[in-house]
Amino acid sequence: MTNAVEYQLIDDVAVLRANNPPVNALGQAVRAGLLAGVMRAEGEAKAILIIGNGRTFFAGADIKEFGKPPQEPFLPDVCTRIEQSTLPVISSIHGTALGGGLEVALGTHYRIAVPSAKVGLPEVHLGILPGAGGTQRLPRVAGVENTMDLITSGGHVTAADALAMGILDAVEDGDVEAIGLTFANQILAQGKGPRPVGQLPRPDPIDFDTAHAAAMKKGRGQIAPATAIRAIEAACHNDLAEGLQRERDLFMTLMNSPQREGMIHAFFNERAVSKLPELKGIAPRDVQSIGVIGGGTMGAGITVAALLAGLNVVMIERDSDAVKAGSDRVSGILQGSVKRGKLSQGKYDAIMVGGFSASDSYDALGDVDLVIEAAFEEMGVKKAIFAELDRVCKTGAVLASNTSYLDVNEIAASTSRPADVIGLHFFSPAHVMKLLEVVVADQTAPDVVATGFALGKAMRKTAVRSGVCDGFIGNRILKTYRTCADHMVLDGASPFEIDDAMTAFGFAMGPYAVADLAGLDIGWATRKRLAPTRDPRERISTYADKICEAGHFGQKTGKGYYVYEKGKRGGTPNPEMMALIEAERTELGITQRAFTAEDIQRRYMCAMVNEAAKVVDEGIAARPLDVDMVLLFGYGFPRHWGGPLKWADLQGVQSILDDIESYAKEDAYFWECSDLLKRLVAAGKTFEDLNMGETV
Ligand code: T1G
Repeated sequence: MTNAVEYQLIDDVAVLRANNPPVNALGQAVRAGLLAGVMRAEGEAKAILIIGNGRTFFAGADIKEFGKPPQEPFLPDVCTRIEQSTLPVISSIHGTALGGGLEVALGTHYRIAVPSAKVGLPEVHLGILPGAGGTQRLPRVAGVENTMDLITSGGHVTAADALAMGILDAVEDGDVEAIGLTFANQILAQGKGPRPVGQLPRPDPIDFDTAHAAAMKKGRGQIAPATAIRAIEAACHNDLAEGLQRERDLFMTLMNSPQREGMIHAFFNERAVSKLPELKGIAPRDVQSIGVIGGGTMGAGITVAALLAGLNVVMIERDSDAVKAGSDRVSGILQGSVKRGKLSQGKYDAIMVGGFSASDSYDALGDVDLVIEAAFEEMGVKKAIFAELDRVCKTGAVLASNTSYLDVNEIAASTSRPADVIGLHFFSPAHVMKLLEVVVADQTAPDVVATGFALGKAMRKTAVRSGVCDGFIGNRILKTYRTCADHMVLDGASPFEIDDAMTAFGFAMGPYAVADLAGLDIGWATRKRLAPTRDPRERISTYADKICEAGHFGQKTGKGYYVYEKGKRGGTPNPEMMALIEAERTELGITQRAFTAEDIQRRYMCAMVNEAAKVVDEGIAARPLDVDMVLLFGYGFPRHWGGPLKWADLQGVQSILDDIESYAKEDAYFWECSDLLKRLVAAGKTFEDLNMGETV
């Protein structure tokens, strides 16, 4: 059994090396090892050096221990014991010093790092705050402003910036242990002793009430950043021990909040969702070059994402004008990145000269390893394109469609190689949005699925497996909760009340503001497409069609649910829309009723959960966590709830079932309850149990 913390005396310096791959998380054994090492060193050394073996310093507390009974020694006590050591203690940092990792470093007396190192206190991304002294010690070395930025943003800062902030004492290139030993021996040679951060003067206070209010507003329901501000405030008004107690109390408040559960669910499943058991041992096909059919918004975004992933791209468009327009879109997006300093001019030139080409001839695709079709959403167009791809592409090339709802099985069946066909559904703008739905058709070969996920990883996407149905996972669920919103509008709520309620719930935008952003003509086309097969029991509204018939498609036409003025952010409610809605209510003889924000949120979420449960029950989504990650990374679902099915577990699935059954008394067709939800309640199980492999 390897030691979680190795101990070696090198001349006068006791070196403690953390040994807990992959990221030296500060689990119980590491904490105990640090304590034991410090005490042993105090008996035989003149200084202590703490480093991490492997790729990084401590990346924080062990998140896998959260929610379990806490085990001694507790991290705050370890940091304080290090600080109280009779010997000078030095941290030498490489990789990342995050959360509890930076707090250990702040517990030591001196900090040095290699230039590539990063430090941060990202606890708010887990729904908590730094709970091992970070809110008390950091402001004593870096001041309140820097501390506020670091903790409320949860961002990572470079070694150079950390040095400038006073967090680090030195930045030195070289082997992390070697620079640490040199620094420790310099400390000894200079006769310097321990330098407890906790004894540095209290930082000067700021207007914490204003900062707290601003953080609550910005949080849209997420409470960790604002709570952390109260902890930092304590550092200005208390000595270290009192401040640490205040920090601990606030930390435990957040640790016991459902938001912590939601955000840790997101943390682990963001990493787990692309690891499919069925792909274990399946090697993806090699992809160095891809073809993209279509240079419109989606085609250009997909091209840029591929180019930035280091792939060569051949873009195909119908004629030379369209080829030019598509190429200009690609260079425009990349030039934007150069202007924002996200891409160097040199890299831009290399991409545009060596990586990107465009043509109006499919023959240019003869050698590519994979093709993504991003053309007009019409089955005839898709089949014509795939027939061409079938003709020109080499054996073994993967043929993918970016369709957002069409039947991938039908597209595959139109080729002689259905096993090589897959859906790769990107979200607009494709070079920005993290979500990628990997749509697996009935005949898609396992190594083609593996190739889809490997491409997603190369493009730094969160790739989620989806089966084939109208709208796959995301758009299918969207249609349901949007319909629920439209029903509430018919019954008396205004679209603007619904948007306000859902932004208060945590969404960046409500459904009607999103519709205006995406373009009302998209929903209109979908309604027209589905009208012939609509079930007569389905309750429909026509106000949205009427506003489209009047030529109003939202932001792109300056009017939709909202009215948009040039140069002004956001829109103001469109009175014409309200007139259309009231006229429709009168026409349908509907007596308007009031909806509270809570009513709206509850119905909206129950509709989302109900459809999501059906998507899981049908196997379109393999696990509830897949649905959660789709909504988080493609539909702006608030991360602090972890996703709709995590939210349902946090509410209690029984209560969701009860509400759906009560809503069904108003509209049995729309609120037909998911059988999976009923089975979960009957078995006393949760969606998380299904994620853990249980069945009902
Ligand atoms: N605890 C447990 N496991 C962790 C972990 C952690 N802190 N960090 C990473 N892992 C796992 C991760 O799940 C994955 O596992 C593997 O390590 C590689 O991670 C008191 C209470 C360090 C920047 O929030 O941001 O300290 O999927 O795929 O892209 O104040 O991991 O392979 O099974 O992400 O190179 C604060 C969280 C904790 C940092 C590396 N710390 N980690 O990124 O690899 S709270 C954090 C990261 C705290 C104290 C409080 C990143 C990374 P698997 P990876 P990466």
